[in-house]
Amino acid sequence: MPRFSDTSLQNSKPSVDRKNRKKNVKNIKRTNDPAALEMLDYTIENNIITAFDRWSAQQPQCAFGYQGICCRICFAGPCRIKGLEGPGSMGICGAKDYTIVARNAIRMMAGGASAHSDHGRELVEVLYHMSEGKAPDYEIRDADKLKRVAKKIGLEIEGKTDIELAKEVALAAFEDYGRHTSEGTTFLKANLCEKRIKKYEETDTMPRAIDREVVEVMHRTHVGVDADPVNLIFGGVKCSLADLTGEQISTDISDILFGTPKPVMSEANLGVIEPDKVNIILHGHNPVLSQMVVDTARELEDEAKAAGAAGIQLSGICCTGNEVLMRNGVPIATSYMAQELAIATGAIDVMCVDVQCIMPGLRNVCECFNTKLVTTMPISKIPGSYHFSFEDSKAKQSAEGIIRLAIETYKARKESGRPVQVPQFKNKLMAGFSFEALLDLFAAINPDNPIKVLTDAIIDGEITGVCALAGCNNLEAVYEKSHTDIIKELAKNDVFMVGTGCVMQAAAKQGLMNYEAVEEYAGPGLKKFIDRLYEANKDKLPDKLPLTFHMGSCVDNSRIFNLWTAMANEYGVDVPKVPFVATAPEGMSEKAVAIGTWVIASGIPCHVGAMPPLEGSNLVWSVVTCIAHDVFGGNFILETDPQVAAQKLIEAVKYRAWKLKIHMKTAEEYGTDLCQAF
Ligand code: NFS
Ligand code: SF4
Repeated sequence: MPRFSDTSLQNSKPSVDRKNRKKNVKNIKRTNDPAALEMLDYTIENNIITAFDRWSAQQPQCAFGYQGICCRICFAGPCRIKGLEGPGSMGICGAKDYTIVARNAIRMMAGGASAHSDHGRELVEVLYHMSEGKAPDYEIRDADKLKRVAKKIGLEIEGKTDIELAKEVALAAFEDYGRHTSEGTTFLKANLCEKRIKKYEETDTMPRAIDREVVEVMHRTHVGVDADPVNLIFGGVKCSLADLTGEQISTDISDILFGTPKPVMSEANLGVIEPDKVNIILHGHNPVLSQMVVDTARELEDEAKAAGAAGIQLSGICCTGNEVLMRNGVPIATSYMAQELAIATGAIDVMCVDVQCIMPGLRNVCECFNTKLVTTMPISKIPGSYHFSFEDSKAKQSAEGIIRLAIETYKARKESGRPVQVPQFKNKLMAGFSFEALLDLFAAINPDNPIKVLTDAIIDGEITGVCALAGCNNLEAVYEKSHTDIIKELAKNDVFMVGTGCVMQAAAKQGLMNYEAVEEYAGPGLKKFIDRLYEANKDKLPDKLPLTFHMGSCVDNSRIFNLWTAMANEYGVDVPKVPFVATAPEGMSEKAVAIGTWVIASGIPCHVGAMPPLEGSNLVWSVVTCIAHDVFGGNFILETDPQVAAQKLIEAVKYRAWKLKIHMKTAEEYGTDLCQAF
């Protein structure tokens, strides 16, 4: 039966009322990951405090903060919205619930945009320094990508050396951080479809420069500036599109410097830790150091062996882990929420961190086990840890220092004879699906127009549509259970899944990123599609294709943005017409708020499974769940129950596919152009 409306929009309230979302503080076995469960038992027995215990200690969490109606923007406050009427319904300055909720939300977007974009800036600096001969340990590993990026952003490539071009690309990227004119950021505009450019210009949401939009959000949310919630949210949208610019820069330049990912096999979960090897975990986000450690570890393997180890075992956590998995097949140890549990195995010699999503709580656990916690970035230090200041002029030297420290620690660990507790759970995975790698798979079927393989599969009804899986872990939900529940439900309904970030680490750890998962969970159409892709690419693939396609770290959501833009261009429509949805089942960070916002501003419905602090204002709630849809074509679906969420996502993607098919059929029948007004 055809559907006539998108039901995900009709009921924008979550299926479970907040008052009934009581949290069971006694049940801290809040995960369906068997390795994390085993470690949780072990940490409880041994009195090691982790995020799971601290979560319990924090209950019940403050309801004002939870709903976003606590304001600490000036120190006349903190102010809380205490009721619907009277003086207590406003802050001291007269700010209403909607102003406070909107201000808090867009400050989160500015935080996220800063994190992603500063990560991008580090990469631009490395590229620039390399082009000046000041970062001798780096090189251009993908010259083709360099040329593609240069061309896309409008640079003349003829007659220039790679180094000259690298410098020009770096300068163009720098300009996106600090341009003083208002034509829009280059790296964003070069990747948008025409209709989205027009939309952002019309709604005054085209970012001028990354730093400027972040500053503007901080300014307009200062006490006594912007009080209009809609105006505030549009400012947040502009800032989140600056975030997307920073993500696109990060991805493009990482690929130029370190190579564009291709399909690669690996493994995930704590079982990848090998107690007889020197174990180094790479944790954080920025590949400038982690990639250097990966390259250097190969060279120092003999030193590790001379110290009595069977070799060096690297593994990753969070997005730096995703970066080195995608490019080098480095296995995944675990995801954000279980980072301390990895240390509690007692088998980690060095935990090497850079920036973002690194729990300060790591320090205490490291102390229990004699694991060396190594910080590497000047802006990200933890009291009591080792600091190897990372500079791109002597990157290799830093990497060597870190690895040698790990070898020393390994020797001490073996001499101490301390027992280790490594859960024997791990799963096989295939990752490495950059946008280019996906197109490459499609090109084996349709070399002239690769993306048509995907767009046709939707029109022919082989697959229902595409869903992007993204985001973090949040103990608001059972750790990783929402991820796995939603993935299984979407698979059953023939939805093709791509993804990034910690959700993909959950998929990998729990066996949902290999062909066995296709056999077990994929609906007949999705299985046929994945098999068809494999058949056409058999000769060049290391194994059969997986159920979920890992596109990288969270900045690599830009790859997903490139994917839906290519689909929109192929269909000849704007992005809101493309059968594409997104979900962050356990969103947590400010970065996730920024990403979610540009996803809906792109015209994509985006589910979030952990409640963001928006419930305190019905007005803001309706703007992000409904009005955003009228303006941008995308909206948030805020729903904590994974089964209900999966159904809403399926409805939304089916509705889009159905509508597109009807219009395409009609246009074909009457020999007209596709109507754009649907
Ligand atoms: Ni994304 Fe990746 Fe994970 Fe969340 Fe943190 S690591 S950048 S923010 S927790 S997915
Ligand atoms: Fe209170 Fe207004 Fe200050 Fe916020 S800005 S803390 S609502 S007085």
